[in-house]
Amino acid sequence: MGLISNMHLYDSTIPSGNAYKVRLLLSHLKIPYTTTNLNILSVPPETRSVEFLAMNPNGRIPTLVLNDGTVLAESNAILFYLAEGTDYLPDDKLQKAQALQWLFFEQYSHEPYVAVWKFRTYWAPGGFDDLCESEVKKLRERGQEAIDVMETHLGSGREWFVGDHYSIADIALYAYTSAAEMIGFKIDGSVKAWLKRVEQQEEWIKIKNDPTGKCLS
Ligand SMILES: N[C@@H](CCC(=O)N[C@@H](CS)C(=O)NCC(=O)O)C(=O)O
Repeated sequence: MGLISNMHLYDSTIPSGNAYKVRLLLSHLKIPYTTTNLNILSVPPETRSVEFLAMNPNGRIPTLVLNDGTVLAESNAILFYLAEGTDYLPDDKLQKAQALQWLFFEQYSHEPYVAVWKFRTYWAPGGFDDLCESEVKKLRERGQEAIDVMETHLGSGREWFVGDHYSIADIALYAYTSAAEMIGFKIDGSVKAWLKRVEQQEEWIKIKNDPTGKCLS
């Protein structure tokens, strides 16, 4: 029998919502893994070292090395891979596509605004200083719009984003939405109740603490 090593997750020292998604699902699935935390605030970031770029040419965490050494990048692709065949991804063809719909929504309409707002609020040197007023306004408006889309979806009597089960669609959206109120976005009742439901799931874990002490999550 060949030696099977644990999966290895490249994460960051500061709390990353994208890495948190992966850690949360690994926790739900009770999959053991090892971690390397990279400093993404150094200049250049440790994600841009020759060694790391050889593994993930896009130079970003999360990056997961699977048991056989295969490297998988992009948080939502990692969620999709890990969830296949488990309760966290529906078998039904349409519901699987609906899960993908929310994963793509998160990456195109939510994360580029809410996650970027969080990063600039706590960690980016200079914060928002290099953006003009209209760019800051756009970040804010688009982030709020994405959260409002979530409120509309859940507000029509749904408990979860896809079907009637907690899935990777919820995990992907939870990561940054859970920090959104803290950074000034408005969270209405249905999203608030959904955040609480996620937090009641078995093996739910908190996002890691911020070693810089700037982010209070
Ligand atoms: N679309 C990617 C985004 C990953 C991403 O932006 N990662 C950030 C941390 S949250 C990073 O690695 N930044 C370091 C850098 O860009 O060098 C995903 O979902 O995994």
